[in-house]
Order: sequence, then C-alpha cells, then structure tokens
Amino acid sequence: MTYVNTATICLYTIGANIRAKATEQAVTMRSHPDNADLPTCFIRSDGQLAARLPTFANENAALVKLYGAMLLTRTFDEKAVALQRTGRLGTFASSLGQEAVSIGTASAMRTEDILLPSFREQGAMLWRGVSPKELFLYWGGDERGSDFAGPRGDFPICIPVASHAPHAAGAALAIKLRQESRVAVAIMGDGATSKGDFYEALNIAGVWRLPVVFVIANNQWAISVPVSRQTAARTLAHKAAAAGIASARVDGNDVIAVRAEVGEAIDRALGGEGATLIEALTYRLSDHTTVDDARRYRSDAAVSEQWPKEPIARLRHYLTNTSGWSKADEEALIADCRERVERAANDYLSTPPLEPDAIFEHSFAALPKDLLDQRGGIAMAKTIGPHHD
Ligand SMILES: Cc1ncc(C[n+]2csc(CCOP(=O)(O)OP(=O)(O)O)c2C)c(N)n1
Ligand SMILES: [Mg+2]
Repeated sequence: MTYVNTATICLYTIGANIRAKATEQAVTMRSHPDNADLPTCFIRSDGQLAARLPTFANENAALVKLYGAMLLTRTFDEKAVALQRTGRLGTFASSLGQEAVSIGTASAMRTEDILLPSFREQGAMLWRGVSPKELFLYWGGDERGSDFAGPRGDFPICIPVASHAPHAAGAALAIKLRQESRVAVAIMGDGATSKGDFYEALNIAGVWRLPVVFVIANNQWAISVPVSRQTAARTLAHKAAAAGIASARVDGNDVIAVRAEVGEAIDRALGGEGATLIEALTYRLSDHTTVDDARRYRSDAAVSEQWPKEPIARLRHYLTNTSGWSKADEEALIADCRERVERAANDYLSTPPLEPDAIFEHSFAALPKDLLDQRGGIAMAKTIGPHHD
C-alpha cells in the first residue's frame, strides 16, 4: 500500500526501513514508497511466487475458491457472448482477462459491505450472490435482473461511465452518519478516471474521510482510447494525491494481490482512516463489447503479448506446482461451471418477457407527467391495438 499524500512521506522513510527488514527473506514486489509505481504482486505470470503470501492465501481451499470463481466468470462471459451472437441477449461487455480484479475485490469484502459495480464486473457480482440468471436477464433488457435476490444492499450495474463514483461516496456518507461498520466499494475503468464525477467523488471522500474504496480496473483501453491518451498522470493511482487519500497499485491479474490490497483498504476504512484509490493493472483481452471490433484500433500481436499474463492460467500454474491441482480437478471444475451457466441460461431463456409498461416501474416512486402520459399510451395500445394514421 502506498500513500501519495505528501504529509505521510516522511513517515514512510521510517516505515520503509522497517519493512525492508521484515521482507529480507522474501523476494518482494509489494509496492513501496520509494517506487510508488511498482504494483503489488504475489504470484507472477509463470505461477512462481513473487513475495511471501498473505495469510488468507496459505489455505489451499481458499485459493481453489478464487480460482473456481474466476473460471465461472469466464464461462459466464463465453455463454453471454454466444447468446448475443445468436440474437438472444443484448449488447454485452465481457470481462475476459480481468477476472482477477472482480474476484479479488469481491472476495475481500464482507457481506455487509456495499458493491457498486460498473458494467464489466460480473465476477464480483456473482461472488456477492447475484445469480447468473439475474445477470442474463439484465443483459437481456429485463429490469428483474437488477432486483437481486441475494445482495440487496449492492447497487445495480452502472452503464454511465463513472456516475457510480459519487454514489459510492454517498453510500459511504450514509454509512458514516449511521455509524455502521461497513464499506462501500466501487469498481470502474481507467476511462472513468477522466470524468468529473470521479474527481468529485474522490475529493469529497477525502474531505469527509469516507469509508469507501475506489478500485480502478485499468484494462489499458476505454473502447478505442489507450490509457496513454487518457491521462498525463504517471499512474492512475497518483490521482489520489490531490484528494489526500491513500492509494495503491496492484497487479490486477494476480487475484491474491488484488484481494490483499482491497482487504487492507477496507480495514483502513473500517478503522476510520478514510478512502483508498486502488489501481489494478490488467488488460481487456476481449472487444470492448459485443458491438465493438477491437482489431480496428489494436493489433492482434499486442493482444497476444498479453495472453501469457492472464489471471486464470497464472493461478492454475501456481496450484499445479504447489498443491497438485490435476487435470481431473480442472475438468470437474469446468464441467461444474458449464452446468451452472447452462442451467441459468435456460432459466433466462424460458422466462416470459415483461409487459412493455414494466419499463416505467423502477426509476420513479411517483412518475412525472410526461412518463405517465407515455404509460397511458401503452395501456391504450394494449386495449385498442396500435394506432395507424
Ligand atoms: C457518461 C458516459 N459517456 C460515454 C459512455 C460510452 N462508453 C461506454 S464504455 C466507455 C469507455 C469506458 O472505458 P473504461 O472506463 O476504461 O472502462 P472499460 O470499458 O475499459 O471497462 C464509454 C466511453 C458511457 N457509457 N457513459
Ligand atoms: Mg478501460
């Protein structure tokens, strides 16, 4: 964890010495005040250890659970893309290659914390208990997909870029005013960090010391805009400096590192230390969405270079090396993920569609007049049939 708050830099000189001693025996890549750009990493792309693992990762079952959740996410994404391609789902944003950001973040949260996802965080939502059927319903244009049976306190998918950043600050303010022991956690992309909403949310989170964590899934692209053209800041984590909040950079393809950094940020928030901005470095291996063709703005070679770093193979290498994760284990897990996703897809496909006027049901407690009129029009069309001039 790195603070880019200048007031704490001198403390770090002392802290750095202590930490250097503590990690003498471990090969460490954890972020460090003398090199704020270096991301926290525990497991390298080849599955080898980069640093001594945090306590939660010493238990094999915990790692297998993280692995299974990433695989379920990838299986879900594959099915969603297939459904869209065959005309049975709307536009969809795959999280291929970014599963560790979602799963690392969600696995660090407690049930009572509040997730505010963007549109590419199905992994986090599934981990929190949103069902794959609900996610299919959402992307199929059905409002019932946002009415989660599971995590009732979590926010729905946010399509407008960064508009959930102020919502996260607002949720955190409510937590603080009610003196609850909870944290709001928002996940958004690198493109989101250019929005005014983002800066305003960070600013107020700093001023009011709010219990909120902003996780940036820096997948290097905002549709066709590379991160190099997104900002002149050296890193996205540096954006925390102006808000006076803590920040960290993490290898976003290392699920253990993401979980560790988000966990530390949550602990700080619970301890009254306020907000943290975490930049998770990852890569969007898929098109932006199913209506994008990324080959128009980036080369296949550039994408191929990123594949060896992807998060699922990385953890599989580690599990294979350390705990004898076998081909049979892998096949059983794949079969389980497929079965769960297929069942959810079939449930979604056999769900009768909503009535057209359901579109008016979920945004307003009391409908404004123009929407009341429109709803009346739909009701009339249903009784007398469509109007033809
Ligand atoms: C306010 C707003 N402006 C524009 C868009 C169109 N749009 C959808 S995704 C996107 C890029 C987002 O990039 P990033 O924040 O990096 O997230 P990623 O898609 O990479 O996950 C844009 C411009 C939008 N959804 N909302
Ligand atoms: Mg992006």
